[in-house]
Amino acid sequence: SPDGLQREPTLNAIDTTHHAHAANVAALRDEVLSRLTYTVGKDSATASPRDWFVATALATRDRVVESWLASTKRNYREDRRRVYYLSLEFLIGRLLIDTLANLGLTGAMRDALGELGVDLDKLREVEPDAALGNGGLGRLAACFMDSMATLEIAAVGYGIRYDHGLFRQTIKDGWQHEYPEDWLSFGNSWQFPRPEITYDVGFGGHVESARLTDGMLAHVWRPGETIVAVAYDTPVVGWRGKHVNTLRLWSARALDPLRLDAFNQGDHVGALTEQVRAEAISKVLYPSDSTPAGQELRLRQEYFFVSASLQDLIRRHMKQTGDIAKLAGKNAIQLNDTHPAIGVAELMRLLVDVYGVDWKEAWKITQATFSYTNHTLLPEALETWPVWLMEKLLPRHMQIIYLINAMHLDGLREQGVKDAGVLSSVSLIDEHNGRHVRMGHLAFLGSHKVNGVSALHSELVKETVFKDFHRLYPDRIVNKTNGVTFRRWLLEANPALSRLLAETIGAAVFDDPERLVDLEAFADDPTFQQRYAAAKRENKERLAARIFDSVGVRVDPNALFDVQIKRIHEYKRQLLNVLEAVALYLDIKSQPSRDFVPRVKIFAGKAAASYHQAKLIIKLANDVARIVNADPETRGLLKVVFLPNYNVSLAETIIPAADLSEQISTAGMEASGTGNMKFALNGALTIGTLDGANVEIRERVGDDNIFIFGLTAQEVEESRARGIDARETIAASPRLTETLAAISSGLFSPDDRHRYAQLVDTLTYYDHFLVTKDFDSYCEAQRKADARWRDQKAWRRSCILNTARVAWFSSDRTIREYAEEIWKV
Ligand code: T68
Repeated sequence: SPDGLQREPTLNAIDTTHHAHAANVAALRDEVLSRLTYTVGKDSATASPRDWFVATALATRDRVVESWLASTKRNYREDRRRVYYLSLEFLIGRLLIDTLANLGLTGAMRDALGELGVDLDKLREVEPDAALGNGGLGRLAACFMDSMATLEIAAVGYGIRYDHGLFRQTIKDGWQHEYPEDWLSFGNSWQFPRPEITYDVGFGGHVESARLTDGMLAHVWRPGETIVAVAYDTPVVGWRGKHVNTLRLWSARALDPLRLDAFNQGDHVGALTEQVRAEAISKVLYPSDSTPAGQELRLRQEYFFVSASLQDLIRRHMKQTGDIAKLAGKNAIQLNDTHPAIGVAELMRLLVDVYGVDWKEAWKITQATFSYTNHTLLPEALETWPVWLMEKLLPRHMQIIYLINAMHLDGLREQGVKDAGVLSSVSLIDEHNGRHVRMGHLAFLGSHKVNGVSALHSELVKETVFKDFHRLYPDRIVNKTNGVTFRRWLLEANPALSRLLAETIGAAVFDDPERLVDLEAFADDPTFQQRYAAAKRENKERLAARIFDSVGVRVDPNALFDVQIKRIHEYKRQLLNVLEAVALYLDIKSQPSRDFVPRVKIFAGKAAASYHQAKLIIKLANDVARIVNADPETRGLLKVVFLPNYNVSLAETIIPAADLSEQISTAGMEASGTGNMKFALNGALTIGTLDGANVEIRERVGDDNIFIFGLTAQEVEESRARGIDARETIAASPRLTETLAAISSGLFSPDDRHRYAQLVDTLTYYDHFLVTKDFDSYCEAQRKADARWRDQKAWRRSCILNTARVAWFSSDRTIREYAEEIWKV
């Protein structure tokens, strides 16, 4: 707490003592009013909800600043090793409640606003959702920022301040449409623009080489184009406001805002072309979940933010130590996937060309500074850049990459590695179809540690993408199973459950999630079970209202809420879930007297704009929803809902209301998943495959409290090796045959009976994601879930045990592991 006192075990105590509360309310009320008057320039009579939001956010931000400045000072004074988290994505979401909760001021601010006749929960909805990321990778970066601040690690997150985040999704006639997102249109109350903190970032041009007096070659890159990176800082507050870190996002500007000569000659558009070209770099986030964008602009984005960040951190380091040789000792840089991997070549360039460090020494420093997190095994998702493009945009970096590669391959040959296959597989250059630089290889070689994001994934990293590297460098790959911040995903998203936890096992659980185990003692306690169910019920009613507002469908909070929310991707197998919905629908219609468990199947997620198959799956889910929801023969036993525009805020409403969490990817394909952890924490039972972190969730919650089905990663590999023609599998399953026939017949697409012919054909002849192979066991697992649901006592017990046993998935634990084993801070 801000005053450092021990707290009573009630939720209010997570906030403040009563005495501090009253004082805080009065002070906050004055601070909000002052901001409304002097910054927004309105009075309370004319202020709109947005005006109130801005005043409230600024008053809240004011409370952060002192601690922020103190944290920065302490970092300098204690000369701490700093951590830099380089990520092209930070999927932050809204910050008002998050900041208030971390400061322990939610209740005080609610009361302060109440005195002004303003409802905090309404203001919460006014804040735009900062969507500077695609999915799990970007959200992980945001959870990590929260945990690094909480653990008082001196850390800076570096990324791009996109003018437009992930596109806004609408559903029209069941089809996804994309619109630009505009989170900055009314300003950004959390950020501090730093127009004085700028760096030049070069592109193109040529390299000049000169022989020095000692015979060595010196290289100078003369870029053909220079873009300016301008810093924007957002403070990131840790739990209880003790430590505040910085998220520094770069915005691109032209060196000269306009060419006055051209403008004066009447070329008003041409005078601005340089500015437009420069600003394009930070204009929009690539919606390229999992697959690389393969565009020049993407590479420009990557180099732009990496170069600015490295220049910035070296400047800070030199100011503090004056000694470039100490760089690795004082700084750790984490690469969030390969998107910032060009940093390896950029740091080498800065050390060798700019600071005159000898190559070998520079390479040592680079490897000791960097570490790299891999988030995917999908071969098509591994980033490579054509050599011609690198030579054009980053000629000096291409030379450096060649040199790193030559030394690396020579070193291996000296060690006796002769196999041409091995040498070609570990080369930084892929010679297969057009020469490409392999960014994963560059990240691997330039790092002292490489990590996967779940136990299974890290093993597969060793066996697949980095198999040969792993044999050569057996200590480099480690595992760091993902985690999520319980502040946002429990305390803020689920006040009803949080209150119950505080009252039952003590509010200290929010300081130490390991205390969640104390809940086990209550798993069978009827009173506690009832209160736990009441909290869930409250959340389900809220979601039901939201569903009605959003898509006009009435759902019954008594039904089982079965939820799959994540990016739409074939490997995540939303299609498997839709097929099960169809099978269930056909069953309900054909067995009018059987008592089915009433279910609401809830979907949400975005498909990359160019991913046609994923967009077709969205259309199918919506087509099925339309037919099922309108059919009186379903007797209200099944509803299907697709909620548009999935984002962090929507997740915060859906997850606490879920009963069943769908984590059904083809085994071996989902690196970790993090939604799975959020659901389990909030007391939803998982139905899932043995994939990613599901494996570790099962180990902790126990076999009886999770519904596992389907092929294992190993079986998937074997099954694919035998062939992915699914005709026999389908023929062997009457349910599946009937389900596919219904879809093929146009039952759900009467306006276009052939709409799904190709989809069904793909499943039949080319079922790469093994939807058909896992269908029967998935249905069986669903019926097991039904059976458990019918026994509400048993169901609740399982839910409680899920909440009680997932403390390990706190991102605080994950960050502690990074800090100790990788960053050494
Ligand atoms: C996700 N990856 C993994 N990628 O799919 C998920 N990719 O299993 C894991 O839990 C999560 O990372 C965190 O480790 C992504 O989200 C992307 O979003 C992405 C974006 C651009 C290019 C490639």
